[in-house]
Amino acid sequence: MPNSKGAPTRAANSTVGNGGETHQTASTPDTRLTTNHGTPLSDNQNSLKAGGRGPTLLEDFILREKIQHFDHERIPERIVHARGSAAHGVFELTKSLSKYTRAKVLTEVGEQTEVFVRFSTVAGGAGSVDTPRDVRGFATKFYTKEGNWDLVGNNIPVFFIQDAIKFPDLVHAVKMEADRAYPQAASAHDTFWDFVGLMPETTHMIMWAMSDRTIPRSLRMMEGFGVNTFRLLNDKDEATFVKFHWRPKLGTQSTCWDEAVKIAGADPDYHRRDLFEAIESGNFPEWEFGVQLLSQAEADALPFDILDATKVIPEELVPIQIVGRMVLNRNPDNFFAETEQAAFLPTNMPPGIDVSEDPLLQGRLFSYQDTQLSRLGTVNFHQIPINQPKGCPFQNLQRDGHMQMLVPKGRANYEPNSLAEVGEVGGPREDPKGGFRSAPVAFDGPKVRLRAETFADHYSHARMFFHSLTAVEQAHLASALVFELSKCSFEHVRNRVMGNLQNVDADLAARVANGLNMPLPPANPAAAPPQDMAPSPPLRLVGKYPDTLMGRAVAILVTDGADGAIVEAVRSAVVAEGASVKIVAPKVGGVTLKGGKALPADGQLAGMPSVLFDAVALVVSAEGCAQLLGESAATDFVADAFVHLKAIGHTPEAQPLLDKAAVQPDAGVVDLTGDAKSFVAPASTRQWDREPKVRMLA
Ligand code: HDD
Repeated sequence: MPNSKGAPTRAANSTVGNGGETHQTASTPDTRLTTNHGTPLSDNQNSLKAGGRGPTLLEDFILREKIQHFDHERIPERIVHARGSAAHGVFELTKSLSKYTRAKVLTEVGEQTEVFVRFSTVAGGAGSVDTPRDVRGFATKFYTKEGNWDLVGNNIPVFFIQDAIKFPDLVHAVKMEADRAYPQAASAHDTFWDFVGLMPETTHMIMWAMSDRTIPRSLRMMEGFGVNTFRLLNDKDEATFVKFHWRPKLGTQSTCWDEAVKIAGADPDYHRRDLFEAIESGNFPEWEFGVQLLSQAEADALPFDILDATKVIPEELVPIQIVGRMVLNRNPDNFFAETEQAAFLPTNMPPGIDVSEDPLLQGRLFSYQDTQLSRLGTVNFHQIPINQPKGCPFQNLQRDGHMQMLVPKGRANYEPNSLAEVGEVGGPREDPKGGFRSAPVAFDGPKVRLRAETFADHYSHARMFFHSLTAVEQAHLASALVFELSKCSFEHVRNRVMGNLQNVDADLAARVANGLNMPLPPANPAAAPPQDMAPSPPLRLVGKYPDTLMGRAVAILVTDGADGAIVEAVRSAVVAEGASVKIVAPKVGGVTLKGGKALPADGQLAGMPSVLFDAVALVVSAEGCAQLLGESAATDFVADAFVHLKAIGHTPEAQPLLDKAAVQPDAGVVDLTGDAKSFVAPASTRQWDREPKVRMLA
């Protein structure tokens, strides 16, 4: 019926909207839109109304279903590690550990096991940026033939606290402050450092958290660690302690702090995009998988407790054996269905892998299973495709519950039963030989709430870590502490942290005090006096892996009139080393090169700042350069590349821009007119020698 304002302008059953929009229609059952219950839709543009301009009818079940589903699209984000990016891949065992374990995933050399890996930041919400200073989660789900194995680790081998009972306090302290709900994704605030100062056991982890490890360049360039000590169990149930390690084939690389901050604005999805694009382009990230193995006697001989997750086992004491490799080769098809719904559980272990008594791990054994109930809403979350075992069947007598997807047959929902004797389905049974068995560890003693004496030393490992770093990394660490403590408003909070630092290294504490321009407080009382341990060079980043351009990104900034031969020479030189190249131009339509050829651009200057690249080349004409001098994005592009210690290749015509950006000549500033290959070596690393010229470090 037409209403008082006039007749509807279109027929109620038309699939064309009023505004002249074009809509694609379907006529076959396999391509047409339906409701959730299969009713085909004739119109997805208009709700059902009482007349063309009248109110929408409650009768419109199609509208209601669509809106209701939308209203409930979100599920609670993870309480920690909410922001994450993931990929599918394969794990391949290269060396058998059959002497130590009966887990097939670690004994069958050459066996390919499907994996799903989710990387994450810890503190920020699901929509937060990718590059805050934060620990990164590195969680791997191996779909083994004997059930899922979830190695839920981080990119740092130790943890803040020793006992799971402190985890809620730690997380409350680091997350947004309770009354003001800021800062998001940042540890640089009072409540975090208040907790840290009062909990000396956090000191070792704080050294790592303030190191360049927490501002990684790429998820593909991070080491990973299982953190907790686990056990391997062989056929005879003999136990060996094990620590798990991931080593990136691309080596490690970090950003500068100032760079990380600017990336957060330039591309909040920097890491997510980097991982996705690398896999999409066939540059599959790869890691070596390593183990540190030690017997009970070897563990007992160490001067620290391997059940204490705030301690690292230096490689010099127990070498890392490489036993496998992992390649990530497929992006998720759907972020929500896979990355968001993935439930990692430290309790997921195949027979032959077992936990230790690490009190942090013991608490984790409850928490992850439990949290899925509020996140995924049902005890049947293991039936969601990403969480289902893929390498083997899963079957038991657990039944029903919300969102039960399985349709078990027969009457046998209890065990023992004798139904098979009368020809009915009897159901699955336990397997004493092949099934999961716990390490037969003997315990005796009274129930107590205490921290073992062997957990009392909170400083020796922090000291060892600091002394293992290069001078560059030490300066970054000290500067990060200054930055974070400068963001705290309470003087007593800063003082208490500095008192802890005094126990780590007097020079470090003095540098931080100097950076804050505060008097250095005395050392806080230590539960156990710190010991000097031998430095462990593999704990450092700088110089640990060979310099490389593999997997890195290079920007070539071009203008009209640029020399196309130089552009191509730079491009082929860096691509030959495994880097990708993006052409950046003042306008996204590209430039006209000297000689008249058009060069399309991958991005416009303002949207592709140099912080998004590992090295930059400025291939500009004299006129083009003159125009860039009036564009602050161009000056920032060059100045940032310089202060972020990146190689800058340039044509001589770029000199005025280099001057305006205050670029001083050094080994990383390369004239490209000779051999463009001379750009490769400086582009494969950061120019650490330049740093004192561009920033005051603590
Ligand atoms: Fe945890 C998530 C790593 C201690 C409780 N944790 C979570 C994730 C990673 C870690 C990588 C994200 C997994 C994913 O991508 O979905 N957590 C660690 C490491 C720890 C650690 C390396 C120290 C060795 N965690 C820890 C403790 C507790 C938790 C002590 C609680 C007692 N962690 C959780 C959680 C989360 C979680 C609340 C949030 C979402 C989830 O589990 O599934 O249960």
